[in-house]
Amino acid sequence: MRNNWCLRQVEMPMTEDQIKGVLRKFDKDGDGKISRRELKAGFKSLGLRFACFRSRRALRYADANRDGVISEEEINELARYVSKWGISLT
Ligand SMILES: [Ca+2]
Ligand SMILES: [Ca+2]
Repeated sequence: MRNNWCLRQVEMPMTEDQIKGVLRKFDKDGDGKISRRELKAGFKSLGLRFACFRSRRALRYADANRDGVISEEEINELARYVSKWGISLT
């Protein structure tokens, strides 16, 4: 049995609060809302695969008022959803 994996640095998944901070940076045009385009570009910048698919799923999950963008009130739900992916910063 190989135990090499334990020699590697352990990556801690980001907390919801950390993710929220990351998500806020996705708002490139600074209107305080995250559009699907911004979400997709943001996920890509995190090196996530299936950014297009993920952004669609995440938006559908977090966009409570169905206006197609994630506002400040909805970002908590978005952070909760994204935190389930167990993303860690490298
Ligand atoms: Ca925006
Ligand atoms: Ca919304």
